[in-house]
Amino acid sequence: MSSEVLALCRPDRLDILLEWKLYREGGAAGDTGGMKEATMITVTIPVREIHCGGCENTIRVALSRMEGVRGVEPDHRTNQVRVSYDEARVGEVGLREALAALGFEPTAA
Ligand SMILES: [Cu+2]
Repeated sequence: MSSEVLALCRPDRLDILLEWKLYREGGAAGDTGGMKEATMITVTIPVREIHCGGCENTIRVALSRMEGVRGVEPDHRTNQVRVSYDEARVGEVGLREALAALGFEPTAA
């Protein structure tokens, strides 16, 4: 049990996300170069488990680095991550993929 907890809290998850993000950017749709008007959306994504405040911090730091993400509020008490983002730059699918890459598997839509 304790080893599972340690696995959930590994800070090197951040590196996994950064590699994942580079991969995604390589295949991303071309940016028009212009300033798109930001359309801010806030979603609450439930995940299987956020173990502790350290996990919250990992999620907060990692998702905050994603383009278009403006606000990240993970809560280990409710196992939910509230994210505010610009839908012209990132989508809920991408956010869910990022959480999964970090080891926080999203649950039901
Ligand atoms: Cu933790």
